[in-house]
Amino acid sequence: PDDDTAAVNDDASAASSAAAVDKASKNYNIQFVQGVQGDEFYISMQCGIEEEAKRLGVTVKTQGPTKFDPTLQKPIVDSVVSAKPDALLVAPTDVTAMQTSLNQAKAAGIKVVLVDTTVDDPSVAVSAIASDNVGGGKAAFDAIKKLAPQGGKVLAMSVDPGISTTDQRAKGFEDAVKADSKYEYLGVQYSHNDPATASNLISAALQKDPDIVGVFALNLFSAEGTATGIRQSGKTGKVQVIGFDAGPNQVAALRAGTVQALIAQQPAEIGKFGLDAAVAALDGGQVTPKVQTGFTILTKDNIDGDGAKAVYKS
Ligand code: T6T
Repeated sequence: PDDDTAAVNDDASAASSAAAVDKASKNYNIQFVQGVQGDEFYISMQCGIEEEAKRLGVTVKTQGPTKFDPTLQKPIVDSVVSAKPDALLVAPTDVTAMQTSLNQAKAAGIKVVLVDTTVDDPSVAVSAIASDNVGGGKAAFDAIKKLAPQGGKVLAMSVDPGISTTDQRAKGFEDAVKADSKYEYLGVQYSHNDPATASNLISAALQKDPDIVGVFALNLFSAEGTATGIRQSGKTGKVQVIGFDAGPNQVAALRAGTVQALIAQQPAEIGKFGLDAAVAALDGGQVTPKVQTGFTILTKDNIDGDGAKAVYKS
């Protein structure tokens, strides 16, 4: 791959062996609990799961909390566990707060598969499928370096502390920034997955530090709000914005020039490999405990070509 479409997949063999599952031995009852409803990343994941469910001949039901919030997700998981499905695919919204519910799922004999996010003790799951989130954070800094080679102040706009994916993205970004003396890391801010909050936080950050050269927005909703805040501050094009994820809004922002690059994950593959792992575990087959999926860097230059395939479904 060339520089702009660097698909990163450190564990390609694991990914392909995870996919090598045939028809299930019976029509298993499987539940998928998203991190939050209405998020194109999880919608695309659901599509990947449903397509694979048809191929394998199993039934999957999907639900999710109305906010990315463990106090709302925990009761959903607890009620799923009490209904005793054969397997549970879940994107836990907090590394600590969701642990007990998943321990209970395992204790009830339910095969747990972590999709996207993880928990403090992932041994509760038969498999964990996720992007290379640390690598994605590093890739975001590489993109800022290309767009603002002179160096300067950079900031990260996250969701909430305690989410494995965004914490790992922030870590990958922070370590890369700190290793380059031309750049100054202004730290991470938390938008609670609310675009309006992200927008306000960015506007305030730009008031305080008008010379910020780049912002890394760590998921769909932080990127949406970051783009708005930068536009409203009259800084479009002056501050480079790298967003994680590629929903329709983010692609529109890329085309409009309020965002300069997007790091597109592969949510449908995460879902597909997650279902394969669940069925393999149920049928006594070989289960790959950890699968890392790739990502694609989207810019204005590739979004109408190959990059278009990486855009999430809404
Ligand atoms: O970035 C994804 C997901 O990987 C993360 O765990 C939470 O936010 C998203 O769903 C995007 O909104």
